[in-house]
Amino acid sequence: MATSPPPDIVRSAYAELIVTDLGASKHFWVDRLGFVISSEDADAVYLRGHEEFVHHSLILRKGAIPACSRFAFRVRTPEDLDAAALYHTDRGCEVRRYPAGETRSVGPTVRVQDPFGFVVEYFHDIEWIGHHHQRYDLRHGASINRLDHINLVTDDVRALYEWYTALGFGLSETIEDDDGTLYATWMFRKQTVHDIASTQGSSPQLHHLAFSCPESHHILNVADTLGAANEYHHIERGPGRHGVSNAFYLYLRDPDGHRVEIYTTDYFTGDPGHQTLRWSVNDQRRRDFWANPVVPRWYEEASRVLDLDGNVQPLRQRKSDEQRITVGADGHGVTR
Ligand code: XXG
Ligand code: FE2
Repeated sequence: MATSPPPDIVRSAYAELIVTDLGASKHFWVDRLGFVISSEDADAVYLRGHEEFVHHSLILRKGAIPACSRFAFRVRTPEDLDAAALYHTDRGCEVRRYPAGETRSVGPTVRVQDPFGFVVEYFHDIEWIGHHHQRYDLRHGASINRLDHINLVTDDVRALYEWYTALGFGLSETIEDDDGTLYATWMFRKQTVHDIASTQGSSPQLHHLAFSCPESHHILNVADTLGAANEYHHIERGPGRHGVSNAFYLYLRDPDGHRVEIYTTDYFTGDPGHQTLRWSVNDQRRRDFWANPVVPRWYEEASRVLDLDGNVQPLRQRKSDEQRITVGADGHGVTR
């Protein structure tokens, strides 16, 4: 059994989405949502929120097929990169190392393909951009502040939970049933509800990226603006209050169908001994605290992911048919 210790992960830090039309994507992410452009070229746009003092939390790269090519964790020290490489090699994962600059404005990286099919990038150094949080003159849309979390679709929620807790993540909340089946989990390294979450489904897929904004009225402003501009087709679910996490939320689909959640005001999980909050899959408030129904496509659709060579990963079908569960159930069992 492999005994190498995990790297010290600070937080989820960025992700790269493949988009088919950079102009349309910039309109959505920058004009409507309020991201800041750090840099751009013919192939990619590097975005950040107002409270991100480093170069980017989102890379939009032009490509033929919409997908997520990777997501990244920041590690505490340069030595943690070696730890990340050894940890994954010891556990049978393919590992590749890249020099500084392979990812723009980022130092050396370690890229791995995890057992679930996700490409994860580890890095320590990233270009410091500077304080930007008080540029109220530039804030608009949802006044995006930071990447909050990354939600993955997996056909084995328990195995993914065990993998991430072994990597040192805390478990903040779950959705489960009386038999101990896990339907979804929320796990953290930074001191909030999550950096990584999982949703049950055909995998590997990216369910959504979530970015935090200061207050719920910023979320309402995006919904109002999309309505006023006749761009309401981007709105998928919400606005609402989550049961899990207690955050105020809105899910949108970008021009390529990538799902983004605008998320605000969850709670602190940093006390030692913080206890997991376990929701019954039959509790109608778990996904929306006001028990508003979840649209089926929120459960059914997600972004494909690429492998280390940039190929679209095949899908493994989900193991259990959640649609047969009629009450609650992650999926679709909203009864009112
Ligand atoms: O961030 C989240 C979510 O994973 O997107 C979903 C917090 C809560 C929920 S849920 O729909 O379960 O309330
Ligand atoms: Fe989320």
